[in-house]
Amino acid sequence: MEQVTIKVGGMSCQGCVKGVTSALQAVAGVQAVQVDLGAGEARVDFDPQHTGPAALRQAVESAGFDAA
Ligand SMILES: [Cu+2]
Repeated sequence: MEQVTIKVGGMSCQGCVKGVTSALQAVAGVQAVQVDLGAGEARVDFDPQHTGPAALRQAVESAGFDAA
């Protein structure tokens, strides 16, 4: 298992947190997601055999947020 912290831009409320969380949880290989609204970050535990930071950022962007 690996962990990555993604900077997420554009979150303004708990609804955004839910959107980012579910977008990340929908990615195959993701084990755990913790989104911090104040810090503007998402911490993701994932199986590197199935996904990686680029795909996770892509999922965040597909949900309508900025990822870095
Ligand atoms: Cu919101």
